[in-house]
Amino acid sequence: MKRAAYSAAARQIQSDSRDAAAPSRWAPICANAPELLILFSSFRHRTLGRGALNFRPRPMSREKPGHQTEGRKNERSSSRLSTHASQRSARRSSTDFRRGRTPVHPPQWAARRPRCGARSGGCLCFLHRLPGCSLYGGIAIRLRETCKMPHATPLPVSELKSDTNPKVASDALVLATIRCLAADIVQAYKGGHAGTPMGAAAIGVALFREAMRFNPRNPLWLNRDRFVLSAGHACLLQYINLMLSGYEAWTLDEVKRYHSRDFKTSKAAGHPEIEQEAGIEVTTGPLGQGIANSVGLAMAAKQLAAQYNKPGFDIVDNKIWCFTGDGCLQEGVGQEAISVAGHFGLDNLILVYDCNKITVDGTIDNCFTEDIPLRFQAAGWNVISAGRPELEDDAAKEISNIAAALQQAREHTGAPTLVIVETTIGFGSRKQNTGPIHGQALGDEEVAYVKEKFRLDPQQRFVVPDSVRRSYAQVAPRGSALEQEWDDLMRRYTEAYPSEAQEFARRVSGQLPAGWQDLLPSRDQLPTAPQPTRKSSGIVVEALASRFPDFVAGSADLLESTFVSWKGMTEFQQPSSGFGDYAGRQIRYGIREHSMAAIATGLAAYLPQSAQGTSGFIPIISTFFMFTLYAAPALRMAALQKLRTITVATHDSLGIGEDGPTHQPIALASFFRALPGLRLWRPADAEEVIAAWQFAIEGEAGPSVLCFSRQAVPLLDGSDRTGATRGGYTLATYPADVAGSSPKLVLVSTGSEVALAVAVAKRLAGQGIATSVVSMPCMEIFDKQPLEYKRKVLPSNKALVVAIEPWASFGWARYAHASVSMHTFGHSGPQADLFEMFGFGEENVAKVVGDFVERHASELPGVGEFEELLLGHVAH
Ligand SMILES: Cc1ncc(C[n+]2csc(CCOP(=O)(O)OP(=O)(O)O)c2C)c(N)n1
Ligand SMILES: [Mg+2]
Repeated sequence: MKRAAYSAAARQIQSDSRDAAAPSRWAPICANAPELLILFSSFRHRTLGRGALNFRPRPMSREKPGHQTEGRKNERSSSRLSTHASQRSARRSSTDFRRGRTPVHPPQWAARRPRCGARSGGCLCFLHRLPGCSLYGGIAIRLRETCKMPHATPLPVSELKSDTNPKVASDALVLATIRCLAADIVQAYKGGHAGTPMGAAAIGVALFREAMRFNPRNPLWLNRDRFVLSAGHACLLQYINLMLSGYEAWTLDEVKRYHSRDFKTSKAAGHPEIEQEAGIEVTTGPLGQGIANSVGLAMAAKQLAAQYNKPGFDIVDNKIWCFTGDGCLQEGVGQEAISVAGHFGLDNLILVYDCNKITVDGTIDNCFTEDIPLRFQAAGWNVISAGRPELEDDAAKEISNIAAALQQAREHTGAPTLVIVETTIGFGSRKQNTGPIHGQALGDEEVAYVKEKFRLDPQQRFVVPDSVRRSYAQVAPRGSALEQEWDDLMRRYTEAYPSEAQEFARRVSGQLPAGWQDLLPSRDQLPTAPQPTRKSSGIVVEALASRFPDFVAGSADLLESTFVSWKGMTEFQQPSSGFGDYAGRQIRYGIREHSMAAIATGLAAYLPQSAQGTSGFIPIISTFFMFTLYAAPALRMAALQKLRTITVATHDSLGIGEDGPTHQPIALASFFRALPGLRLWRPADAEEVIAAWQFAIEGEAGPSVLCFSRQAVPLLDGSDRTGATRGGYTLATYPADVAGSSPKLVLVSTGSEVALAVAVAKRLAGQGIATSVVSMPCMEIFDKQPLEYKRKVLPSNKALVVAIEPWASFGWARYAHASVSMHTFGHSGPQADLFEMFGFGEENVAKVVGDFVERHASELPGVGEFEELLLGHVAH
């Protein structure tokens, strides 16, 4: 019967679709079939012009939960079909939307292309913001029964609602508790972010209580779903849900330490900081990066699944859930990552968009008006709308609507899924839907108002009723059961595939593959002819990455230049693409440096770190050194998290030549050297390249940036990998007979300029200045050497020390009395000529250093007298 009504309505609408007056005739049809939601778009660019059928804007309900009257419910359903024929009403609708009060479509989100059975099945359906609601040529229609689009079909309420058991809180109380607890904590310490936990409370419940598979009793269970809070400021939502889910680490007292004076050993940081044993997978805070981290986690899971799963043995089949706000979607890194995930078809990735259309400065309508669903669709994503569930005025339905969308997302294959949930930031407060509610305490009076509104006692703070905890009671047993099932699967897998299981276990343990060191060439196996250090690096990549699945390499479109490829490699790609498969370990990141580095962080975070800080994924990324500037925010986050990623940064100086100053780094190394926990290496030759790689792979945990030359450098007499792994060492002394006694001058240098330092030292020695050459490929490691060693290498109280490096001098005052360095941008030209032009010719360096030695023949310079010897050098 209904089906007939639907079909009649759909036929009518289709036949009327060019008739501007037609929509007024549709209301009666719709009234006869209330489930058939027909909307008429009022937007100018739609085929039919302005609208007839539309939602009537409705202010947010101020009613207490459970207090909705029958009359009110009826009013709501009829309002959905009420007719607004005039242009004025259309405009009002869109204004009302800006105030966040209505479910009316903002013009910028009018869908522009069909997504489902629009052309075939008679269902005029595009994805749109309402569950299963779509626009077609100005008509929006929801027709569940014939539509093939993934609609968020609400789960039966009984599955979620617990009203039948008086010991278990109603969902209204669960949401009220989360909202008021967030408001209380932020108010108590007058700082933090309560607005988003309040607005997205139902998303949190739907994720943690309903959708995600994890085991609070063993947070490190390998096949757990991963959750990344890209909108890190909303961490109270995560902390509260971890607590309710039963994580041992998250007591109420622990959650209350958020923003408190009791912070030193607190887990409740102002933004989540990696603590996987407490349910925090990665550190977030800089908006947008979390999306890229979750893409990395999803790629890691896909790759492991492709490498180790066998028919009937899906030992890796978890999902990666990422929570994003408006901000992460505005960030470039977010969009880069979205594009990557869509290209690779990462269907184990689900991005949940808390669409409250508010950021710190208020409405996003003044700066962010693009069509989000369309943008994701264009990138190859599946998009599901959970609508604005809070309009249900029924907490259980609010949660179940979202949970249903999440479930559909979980089931979708072939593409990552975006779930859009419209929310109101600060829900329940009179300050809701404003900028200030994002990051300011509500004020005592307002907190009391919110509690009264949700029928909680305004006199009590930090209340978490046992009944609310009980509503999460099934989470831990469910997680334990899932883990047990998986353990059983692993047992059977180990019997059936012992060698795969063994390797899988090794990778999970974080142990490096046995014998990897032996595959590195010894000094006498290295090429003796001069070659670029980037090419020497390629020898290491070839030796290791070609053999061990731990290595996952990639480039931001400069693979030919960065030598992170190997013979016979397979690309990480969707198998259907024809370019590779998911077991492939060469990642085409495209020209997306920022997300490349953040994705690498996600890859590194997927498997547990061993006590030595090694893990079963060793992500190698690469680009020109200059463009690591684009990746710097993510490398910084990797350093903060002590996650091991290796960045191959080639073309590291003026030596890049004709590409010019745009490509010639000057100041970048100063930033990386100043960054705690990141090691910047600049090896002088092939021998030191080996040392850099060794340290990057098994040295202290954290990221390394390996800077390599484009131009050829000789294998230097005296270069030594053992010395290099101390960060700096004496490579040679001229004349040779002063070795052991104190030279007059020490030239300390890095990378391709160590060869220059050797040449200059020989010249100066010829002029009677006994000179030793120190290669310092990694300052950060040299700093950690014992004082005695440092004094021996750099006897700066007995000899003059001059640094030679074609980067800014910043930082060298720590090791030297003077420097031969860059103080301007570079220039476009042949590389050898450029070094001459900027004063790095052998003759000029010998002269300026010789003059410096002469000027200080009787006295060493003191602190604060550091000199840049090329300052004033006429470059051009
Ligand atoms: C890269 C970056 N820029 C700026 C900020 C500061 N900041 C924190 S939250 C925020 C607004 C985020 O808005 P949205 O994602 O919509 O979150 P909501 O306010 O809705 O919770 C800003 C600008 C940041 N954390 N990261
Ligand atoms: Mg927002």
